[in-house]
Amino acid sequence: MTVLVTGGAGFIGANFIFYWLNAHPGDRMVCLDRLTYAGNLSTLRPVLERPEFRFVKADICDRETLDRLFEEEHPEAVVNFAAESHVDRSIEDPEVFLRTNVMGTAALLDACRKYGTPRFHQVSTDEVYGDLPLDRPELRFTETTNLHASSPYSASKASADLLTLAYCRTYGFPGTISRCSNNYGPCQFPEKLIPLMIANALQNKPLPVYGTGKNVRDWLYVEDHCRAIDLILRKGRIGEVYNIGGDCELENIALVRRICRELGKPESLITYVADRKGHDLRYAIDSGKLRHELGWRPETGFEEGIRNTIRWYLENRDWWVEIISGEYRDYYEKMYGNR
Ligand code: NAD
Ligand code: TDX
Repeated sequence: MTVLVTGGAGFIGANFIFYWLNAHPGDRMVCLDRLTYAGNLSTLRPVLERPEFRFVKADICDRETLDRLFEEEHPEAVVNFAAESHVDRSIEDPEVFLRTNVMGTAALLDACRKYGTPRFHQVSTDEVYGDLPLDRPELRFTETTNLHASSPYSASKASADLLTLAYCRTYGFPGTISRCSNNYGPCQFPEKLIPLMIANALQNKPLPVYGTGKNVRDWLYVEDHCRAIDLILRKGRIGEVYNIGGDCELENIALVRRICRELGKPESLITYVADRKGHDLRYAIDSGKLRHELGWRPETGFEEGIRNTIRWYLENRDWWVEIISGEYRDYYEKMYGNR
């Protein structure tokens, strides 16, 4: 079968392409990506020359290009990873989040409808549920938790979810949605917490922890996420939402300390900086539906996952050094210079 992956030059999309080509030999994969600051063609180097892989540089909002591509490739499944994905950037400049995350998803939904694509999967986030209090550890997000987005990013992702569900209901559209917790693993852009802390620590630079450092995230190893999407795409029920969580809640400060320990760096590098505006306190995912319906569970414990991740950044220094020496340097200065 032919699978169209959008946003495949980014962190999770690239890992999904590697995962799928390995798990489903013989399938064709087409990756459409605009190559924004977060997209990196060098990430896809291991598969670029493979005959069953095609890369197309394009914008998911560009309906003409989508038409051409769907006419050429007739994908049997579309998985939409393409998004502006960084909360801090959405607080600075929301507009592009609405354009890509909402209008771009709408363009993909319309292309799938027009060409009768048998399956569409929207990759969403636990952030659409808002946050949980720190003093109620028994609470977790389920698929029926109300949408309560806090940031322009999460509001744009919630909008895309609602649109996808509306297409399912109105047109009998064959869509599914997954909402996952924070991913980590190889190839993550170093603006996100884990790779930022690894890269800074390796350069003996300050490790900027927002606010008190007590905010909690639920960490999911990226390969476990890819396996969950695979299952949902093949066996999930149309029109349904599935939560995907790592069952691994950690305070940010504990995580940063852990990275220091793994790298043999002193905790004195940790610097508390001004908090993120509207900073969500805690995310925790209940993945019971995915477990019971499709038999999924996270297989990579944090111990193993963080070591794999750190090893990848140590072995692929060129990958991230190139990123942090480009446009990213201005971003870093703007976001952290006077914080
Ligand atoms: P990322 O920022 O690393 O990658 C996004 C990719 O999308 C990049 O390659 C970028 O070039 C591409 N892109 C952006 N705008 C585009 C456009 N208009 N047209 C075509 N391509 C475009 O993001 P990620 O961390 O890999 O996240 C992938 C998806 O998973 C996103 O939808 C995100 O909302 C969701 N998600 C991520 C996490 C996480 O922890 N990283 C958690 C939950 C959900
Ligand atoms: O320098 C930092 N210091 C810091 O304390 C950064 C970049 C982050 N943080 C904190 C903020 C969060 O509490 O660490 C936590 C994680 O931050 P991010 O890596 O920016 O992730 P988050 O905001 O939780 O969102 C992520 O998970 C859900 C992804 O970026 C989203 O795309 C996804 O939807």
